[in-house]
Amino acid sequence: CENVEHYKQMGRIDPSQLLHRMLPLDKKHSFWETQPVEQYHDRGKNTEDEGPIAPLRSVAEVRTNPYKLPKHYEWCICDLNCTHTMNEIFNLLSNHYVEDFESMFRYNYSKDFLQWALRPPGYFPSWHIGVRVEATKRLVAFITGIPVNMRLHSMCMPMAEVNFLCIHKKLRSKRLAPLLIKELTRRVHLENIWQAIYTAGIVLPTPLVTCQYWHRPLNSKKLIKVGFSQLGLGMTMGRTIKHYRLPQKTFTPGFRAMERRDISAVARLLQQYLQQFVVAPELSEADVEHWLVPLNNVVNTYVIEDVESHNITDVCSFYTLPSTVLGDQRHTALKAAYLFYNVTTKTPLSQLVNDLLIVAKQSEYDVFNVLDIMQNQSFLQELKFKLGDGHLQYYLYNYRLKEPLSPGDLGVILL
Ligand code: MYA
Repeated sequence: CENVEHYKQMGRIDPSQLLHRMLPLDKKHSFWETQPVEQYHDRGKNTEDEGPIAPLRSVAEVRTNPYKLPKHYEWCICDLNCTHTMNEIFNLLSNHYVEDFESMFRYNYSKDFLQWALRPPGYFPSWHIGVRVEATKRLVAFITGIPVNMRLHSMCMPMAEVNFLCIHKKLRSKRLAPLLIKELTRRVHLENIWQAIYTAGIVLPTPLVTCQYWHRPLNSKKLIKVGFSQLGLGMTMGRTIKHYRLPQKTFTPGFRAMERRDISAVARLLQQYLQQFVVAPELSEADVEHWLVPLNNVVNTYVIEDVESHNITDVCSFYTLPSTVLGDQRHTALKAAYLFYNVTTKTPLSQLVNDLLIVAKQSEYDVFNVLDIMQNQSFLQELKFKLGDGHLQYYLYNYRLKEPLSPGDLGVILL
């Protein structure tokens, strides 16, 4: 409750002021200061127009040869259809990708998940970039982009969604990241695409919005044992387990897993629903088929089918992203569900999400995570989510929005 109160108070502050207060204004960014992104000192000035930051260029002006890597390293395109390459990517990420601040947990994306995340309709294999040691061919760094049609206010534009930037721990702090980013940017430009969207846990010039994760314990005992959660003040383990207990069965009549025959109905609902957000993807039927048709241990989507008319009235979904518990012998994996896209036209959102909690609990997930974007703030307290300590910033590359945004203005989820 304290968390929620604190959060509500934060919500009352003008988001531009809140973000401005959090910016490390005196920090030097020798790379990011050279890039077409909003700089810290521009924030809140409102002197510039909304739109692209860099002057318009043509594909013919884009350099045709890759950036030069340090001696002994070479670029490669990672073929996600190749089992051997998938193993290499999986090994790099599972050992070197994002950890929490105290290095207790590390994301452990499955191979199926990575193939899903990186091969949406129209993907460019050349945007799956690796760096190898020339002599041994060992994969030591990775960055990816996927194409997306993004709407910002009423402007729709093709963009790259950038993700999975990772450098082997032994090669950190050698300024390799800016090279990876510039090489990806070059390849995106070659496709006549000039904007990108990305998220990061760290603060760089300059967040579009800062969001927070909220966590709903499903397996409190395990979460407390591995140090993900602590027992609340005056709580015993027994009382905690009881507090988070969920019903055995979902509540909403007509709740069932999405099937391929639902694609058109789900696409129509989602396209309509996402209109209300300032930043949201424009999803085609092919996109909805790719992103929402259930895939075992990757994405779960449910629809509400009206019992009389058989119309689909609501949609809800989550994706699966386990984390490795570092330095724990008994529990090596934390199975986490992350709330994905939802649409409500008839069922209250809190009831839909509660049904998701129930199915996730039945499938032995340990925790259910949500970001405070879209309309998610509306159910956090009622469904017993707890405020996490990590922040996630959303960024745009080569695009400036005039007005500051709040998490609730975002209708896009990056994996
Ligand atoms: S977010 C996930 C990022 N990955 C991890 O956190 C995994 C664990 N960490 C690592 O592998 C490394 O620490 C990384 C940095 C690779 C993150 N986004 O090489 P360096 C800047 C952007 O010496 P290293 C995700 O995947 C840093 O501020 N920049 O550093 C989205 C500094 O620049 P400056 C970052 O620690 C990625 C410079 O790099 C990030 O060895 C979106 C230092 O380089 C970060 N997360 O490696 C990428 N972390 O001096 C941008 C550090 O200026 C896409 N830095 O402060 C932009 C759009 C591109 C396409 C455009 C198309 C039009």
